Amino acid sequence: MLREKVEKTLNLQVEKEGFSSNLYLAMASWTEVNGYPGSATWLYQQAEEERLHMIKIFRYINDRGGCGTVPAFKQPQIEFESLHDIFQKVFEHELFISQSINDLVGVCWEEKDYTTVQFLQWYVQEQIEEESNAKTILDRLNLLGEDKSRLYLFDRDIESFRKPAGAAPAAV
Ligand code: OFO
Repeated sequence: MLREKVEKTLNLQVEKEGFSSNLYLAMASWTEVNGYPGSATWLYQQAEEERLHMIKIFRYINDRGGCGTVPAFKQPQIEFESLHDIFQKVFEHELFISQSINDLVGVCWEEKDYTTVQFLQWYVQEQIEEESNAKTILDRLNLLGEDKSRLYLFDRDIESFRKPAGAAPAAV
């Protein structure tokens, strides 16, 4: 049975994961209509992964006797300056999510909920991979600058910058 504070904090993380999904969807749309189909595919995939992250927590809350709550999502940013702007924001957002997961683990330790600490280990590991993928892409973009033909090649090859995926989220 989840303690109230753990349940509340897990539901806050549900909101953050869902917001991440919507943010990446908005970014996917911007890249798709601005001529970056490779980046759009990458971002649509990220949006889908974040949705799975949200549902995995949601169902864990219910499995442990709590109640997963569908939040009201704030609209994400929908206009961006450039591809670089997008991936700078992806990286910053992943740092924010990593901090949020770490804070959540901290709450679970305080509440002596070691089962949820263990559940969250998957997220801790996942964030290492997601931060690293976003940083690799951002570093590459910083090297390329704004030259259009280089950005074309970057967009064509973006999938090759993704690190091999870790364990997939449990089936939902
Ligand atoms: Fe990368 O955010 Fe979900 O966990």
